[in-house]
Amino acid sequence: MHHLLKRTLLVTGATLLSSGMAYAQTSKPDLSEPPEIEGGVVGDHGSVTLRMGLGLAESSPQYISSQYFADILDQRSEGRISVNIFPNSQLGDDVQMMEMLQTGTLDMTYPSSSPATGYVEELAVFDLPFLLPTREAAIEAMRSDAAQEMLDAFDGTGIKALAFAENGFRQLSNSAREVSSPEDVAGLDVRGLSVRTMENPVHLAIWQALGANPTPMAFGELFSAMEQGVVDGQENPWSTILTSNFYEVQDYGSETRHVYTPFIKMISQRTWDRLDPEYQELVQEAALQAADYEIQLSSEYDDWAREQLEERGMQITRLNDEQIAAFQEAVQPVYDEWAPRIGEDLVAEFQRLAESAAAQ
Ligand code: KDG
Repeated sequence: MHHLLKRTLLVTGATLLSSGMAYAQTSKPDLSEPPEIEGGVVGDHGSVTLRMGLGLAESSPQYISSQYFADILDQRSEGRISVNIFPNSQLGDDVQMMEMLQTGTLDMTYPSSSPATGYVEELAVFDLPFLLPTREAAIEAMRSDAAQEMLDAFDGTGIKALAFAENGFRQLSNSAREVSSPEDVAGLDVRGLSVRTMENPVHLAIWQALGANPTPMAFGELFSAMEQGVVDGQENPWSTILTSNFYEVQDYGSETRHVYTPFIKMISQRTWDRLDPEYQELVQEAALQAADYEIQLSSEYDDWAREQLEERGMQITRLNDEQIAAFQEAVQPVYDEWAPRIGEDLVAEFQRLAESAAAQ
């Protein structure tokens, strides 16, 4: 039995610990066990060690599902393929790690799609605000032919993109004030919030449209930037705000759900080309299986993480439909500027996918 099946996930403070580490009491969230590993053992094509760099912490769905990915490879290669995972941006941020994949100095990484728009512009469709309003819509989009074409379009960049997974619905947090309207972001009598964004022009445009003072910054620098007051706030899924301990330096959260960001599982093209075709097939299959598991984990984490944040003293403002509509209206200029650049057909296709998910 591989270690994930044996694992009991326990929570202490903000830290979700796995077996082999110190343990404490609470047993939430009830995370799904990873699916049984199916499929036969592949042939012996030598030993391979893959180094994988992640931005997020050990307690994140990103890390937990990466361990599952490692377990699949380990089991189906009888230990010949191993994956060493380096979390917490210790090898670099998303942009740096993608560059390391290109040069072959890192084998795998798992960034948000947003900083990857430098490689494949169409990915920016995922950054359009409020385009994918539900997880069902997002899954429909991530599993669409259009999304597969985006993965295929990495061909020639030095990066092979294997699968979409979930980063999640992004929520605003800040240390200055309660936010329930674009006016609160812009601050009519006071200055607009300074908000860290991912390194992505659509995100910059969103926060400009809302009257904030946006600052693109690598994820690894974010905690200390907030701690030192270099920025007032940031936006990320509740799970990240919890597992990266942002609540320690952010008193206010607002459930804006303004963008759904996917993750993309990536491998260096150089590493890929060195793998035997049977190993390649296994890596591709494992990436898809781990992506499905990660989406499942993320959905389980979302509401639970919000509750945990409230328990830790963060003031979280839920927004009603009218309040969300005010944000939607304020970011309309982002569509005017970006939909023609991303491609009106692609935007329309994503709108259609979202509608078809809603109709199911
Ligand atoms: O590994 C992924 C993280 O580095 C990053 O993508 C998280 O959403 C994120 C952010 O805000 O940078």
